Amino acid sequence: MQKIGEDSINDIDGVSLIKIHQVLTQGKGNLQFFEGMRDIPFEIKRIYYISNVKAGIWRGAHAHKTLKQLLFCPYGKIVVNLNNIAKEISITLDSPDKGILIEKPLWRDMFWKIDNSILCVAASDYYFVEDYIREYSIFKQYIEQLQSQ
Ligand code: T46
Repeated sequence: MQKIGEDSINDIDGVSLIKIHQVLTQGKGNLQFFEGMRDIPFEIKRIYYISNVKAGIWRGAHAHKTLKQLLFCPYGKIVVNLNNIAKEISITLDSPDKGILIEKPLWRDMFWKIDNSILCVAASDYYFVEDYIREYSIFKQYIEQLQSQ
């Protein structure tokens, strides 16, 4: 899938902003799609989505150790902040053909700008609670340890 440039995104290794394929079905709206191992570099083992969230809500405050993900927002507007301890970037998901591919451990926070915006995630693995880091100080240690190897 085509990478779409926003300069700041290239500042963090393991993040790409991606244009999801979009088919315009004339007069009847649009259809978006992506395929595992073709458009994103992993097999999709799990899909989850977050619904019924009011504007002004923050979620996240964690990182994943190994999980790879494509985040996308088929409806609404959600700001995703990604942090690798050296830098933080902020990406707004405001179009169904926009996706954030995350391939490295990054701390993330998501902010709902519009009521009932939907955040969808295509993930490379099943749900494992051990894959989460939910304390920033531990995330920092984890990244420093990875960098020293
Ligand atoms: C992420 C961001 C973008 C499950 O039981 N199974 C699942 O597959 C998932 C994803 C979550 N859960 C449980 C774990 C918690 O008890 O659902 C509850 C809410 O999860 P959490 O507080 O982690 O939700 P968010 O919105 O902070 O984070 C979620 C994902 O967990 C995470 O992988 O990257 O969305």
